[in-house]
Amino acid sequence: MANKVTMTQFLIEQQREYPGTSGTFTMLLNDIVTACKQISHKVNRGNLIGVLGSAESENVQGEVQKKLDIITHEIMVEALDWTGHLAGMLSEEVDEPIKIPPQYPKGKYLVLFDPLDGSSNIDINLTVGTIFSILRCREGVDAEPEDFLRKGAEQVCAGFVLYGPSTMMVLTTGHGVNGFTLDQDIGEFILTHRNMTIPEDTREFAINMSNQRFWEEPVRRYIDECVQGTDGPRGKNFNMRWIASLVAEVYRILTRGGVFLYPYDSRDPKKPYKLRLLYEANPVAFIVEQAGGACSTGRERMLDVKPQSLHQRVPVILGSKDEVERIVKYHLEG
Ligand code: AFP
Repeated sequence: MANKVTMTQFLIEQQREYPGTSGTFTMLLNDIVTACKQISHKVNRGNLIGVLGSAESENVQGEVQKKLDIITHEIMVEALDWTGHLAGMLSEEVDEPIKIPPQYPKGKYLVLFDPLDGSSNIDINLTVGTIFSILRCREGVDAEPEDFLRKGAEQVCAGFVLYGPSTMMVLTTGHGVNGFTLDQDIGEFILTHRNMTIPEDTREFAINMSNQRFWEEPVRRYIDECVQGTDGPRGKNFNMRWIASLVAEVYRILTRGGVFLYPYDSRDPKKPYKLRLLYEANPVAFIVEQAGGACSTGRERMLDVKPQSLHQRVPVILGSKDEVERIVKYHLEG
């Protein structure tokens, strides 16, 4: 590819558009990129380096951890805690916020992350990812739990990395969405997908159909109408996908449109929702909106949800704008 734009060049050029900025944010993103390259390497080597399989422990969510859940969490923390750019971190894998060790300076940002999203896919050699969200924080302090409890609309940056046939990073800083592909030969992410945009309309949905009997009426109605195809009120046939990895579903939607739902379900009254607000739903909502799509709980714009707790779960409906608006309408009518 002629005139390759590396991620570093892209970030520095973006930074020049805001004279007077210190470059801290660019350095922080570079630190995250470094961590994700290491994760990509581990995921790619798989059983050659013995990283697959269960760790035989549980995380804060009560979910069985894979070895790679723990390894990727540690890679993120070790790449970021010493840099001086952060006041704290929040990871899916630990209960409390991660403090910056006392020997290091504290910075003005917070990073919230799911180090290995879709980890049930790892042992079957399917796509997994890392999701992250960046918030501003009071400078020079040890972040308290309340510092993380901020609406998604306050994010300064969100991104995810997809460890698939290619390793890709998708990023927004609130000025559109860009995609970068890791060139393994030179170890650099190269800008390959400029200004990613989600088509407004779609004929493809993604939902875990095995939960159908536990859904609320508005979701049943929407999916039922899709499944009826040309015989139903939509008058067109739909296709279905389910990859069981949020990053892979969102990447597909960014590329060719579609809608993804992980709605409320009544399987387990103690766990009515699956996805986590602060480091899953919010970052993907920011990306999806910046690409012209929409993301909602069904009753509220995701980025407006006021978080109540660090590992809070929410219903998620995202993708092509027209479809998300239709599903929200069904919820409001119901
Ligand atoms: P894991 O990271 O525990 O595999 O969960 C993945 C996930 O949070 C999200 O990435 C998927 O969209 C969803 O769960 C898959 O859920 P099902 O287990 O219902 O297929």
